[in-house]
Amino acid sequence: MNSPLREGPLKSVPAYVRHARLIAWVGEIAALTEAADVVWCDGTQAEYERLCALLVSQGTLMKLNPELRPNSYLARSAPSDVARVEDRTFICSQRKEDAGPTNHWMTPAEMRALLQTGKADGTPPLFRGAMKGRTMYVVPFSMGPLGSPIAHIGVELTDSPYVALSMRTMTRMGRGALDVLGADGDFVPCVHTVGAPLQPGQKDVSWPCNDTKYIVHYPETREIWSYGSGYGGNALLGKKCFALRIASTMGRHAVAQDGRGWLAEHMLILGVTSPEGKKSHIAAAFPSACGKTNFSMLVPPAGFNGWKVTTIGDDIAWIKPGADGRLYAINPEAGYFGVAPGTNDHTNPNCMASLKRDVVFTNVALTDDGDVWWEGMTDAPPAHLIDWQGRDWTPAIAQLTGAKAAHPNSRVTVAATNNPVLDPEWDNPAGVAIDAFIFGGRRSTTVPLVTEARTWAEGVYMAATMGSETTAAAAGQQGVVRRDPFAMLPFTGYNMADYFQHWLNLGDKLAAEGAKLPRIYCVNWFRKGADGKFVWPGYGENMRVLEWMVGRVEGRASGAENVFGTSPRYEDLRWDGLAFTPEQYASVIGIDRAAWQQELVLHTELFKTLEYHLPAELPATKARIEALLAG
Ligand code: SAT
Ligand code: MN
Repeated sequence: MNSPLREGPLKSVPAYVRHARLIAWVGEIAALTEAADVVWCDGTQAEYERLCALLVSQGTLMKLNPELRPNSYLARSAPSDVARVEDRTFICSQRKEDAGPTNHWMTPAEMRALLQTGKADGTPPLFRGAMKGRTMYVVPFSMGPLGSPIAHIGVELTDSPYVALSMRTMTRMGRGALDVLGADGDFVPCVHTVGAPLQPGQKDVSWPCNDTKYIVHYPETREIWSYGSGYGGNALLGKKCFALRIASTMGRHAVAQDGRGWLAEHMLILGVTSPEGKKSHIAAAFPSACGKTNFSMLVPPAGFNGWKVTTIGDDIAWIKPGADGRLYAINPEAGYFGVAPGTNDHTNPNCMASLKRDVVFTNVALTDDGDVWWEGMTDAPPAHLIDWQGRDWTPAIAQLTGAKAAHPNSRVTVAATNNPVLDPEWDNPAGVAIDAFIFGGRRSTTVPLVTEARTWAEGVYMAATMGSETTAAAAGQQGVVRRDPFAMLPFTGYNMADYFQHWLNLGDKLAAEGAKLPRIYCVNWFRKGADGKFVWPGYGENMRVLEWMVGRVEGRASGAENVFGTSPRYEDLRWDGLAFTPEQYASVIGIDRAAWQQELVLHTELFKTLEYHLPAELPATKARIEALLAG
């Protein structure tokens, strides 16, 4: 097809692209960024292999030993570009109160001047010429099974072939997404540049990026603009930017259309099947790097013969009420971007099996025989490694300098289809009906192993007041407790108080329709003893808690009431195959009155920051808990 639209930077538009608005937008961005050329990604295996070869020739990827790790690669990022940058992440709604106090905010006009159009004082926009000397990849993708009524389409324009490659693993990327889009479908435009233009003749580096970074969302116009980073959630814009920040606002706005709306959540989804063959589906929210991937691939321990856990998703869930009033969830992603350190045959054997081949590893260590290693992969480290920054590493050097062989936020990128326990329903466009929600933080004290909320509203209260010790997934200090409501603090694209209201409203609405709502559980695997060690063994042993929840949902399992809800007594859990004493159990399930009085003060502080639009139900619930605690 020859038209003026397909000249200049658009001469390469494939004939199968029929979407005039998309083509025009690609032309606009190519012109703004002065990209050297434009490549439309089709999502084929041949294209994947071409991108790998290109990245190897540029030094971004290193091919691993094909005998040990077939079809797999290692990438090393710039040492400054290793995690999400929350302080550079912006929600640019028209009104500040719609972004709320937990998000960084700027007006859309101000941000557009900075990024796209230039400032009144003549400062040029950051994106002008940002892709000079680089190829701009057009990456169409579907978040969710192609054509699913819960799925949505995005198109990412990126000057990083590493990002284009990763998007093929992490999403349904390529021609299939364009077919769904047709000639006039809606898509979320995502613009990404590493912010490292090349002058003629300038030699490239293996991981181009910029010290200046902007991760920008315009919730009202549903656009994403990302500048300066090539790493993870900063750059793979389908993930946190679209599937959480933009999608959470889409789900809320949908209330105006259907009276219910939907939810975009930082949740894994798993199936759990009993020996009798009864299957339940559970969605669980934990902050980044708190074991969602491990939990979603859990191997039931000895003593749980016949139980099976299968993975639908490991990080994000899109959840929509169905005609029957039940909540149906899909995993919008198609791959895992999981934390490497700590992953081993004990903590996550199914993940280790997924990583046997076809993996892109980022910022892990390289072994002398061309394979990968990270802290915690084996009990004893190899005698010599090349660390994530390309330097020699030995256990002696580590002892002297504390240098980690793999970066604490080093990652694997692998297709869901590599997972040996992938749930047969994982690609079902209708999703799976959720029976229970779990909310968990990383807390060394105070929060008990598991509690079932009495009501939806009390469950929302528990989730809203969740705290967690920070991890390496975000740049900044690690190990400090911060409130992380619903594990969504860095990912809610609108005012957190309105988000709580959206959850409450949805529960009320479905209950009024007579629907059976999922139960809500609050868990904490991370309580520590006086020796500073975790008391609860975690990992596969979490199956014991899972069995109790499933039993509760089915009305079989019993527990004891406490001020927050219902928790299992020692005798309510099955202990076959695990030596865990009632005393140990008491130390993970116990409620320390004084610690909780302190904790509730922190809840008050949180509610104070979220005062504007805070649902009255939350402080009312708090008052009820306070009274019970005092009683
Ligand atoms: O956002 S990332 O995809 O980089 C990882 C995470 O924080 O879960
Ligand atoms: Mn995550």
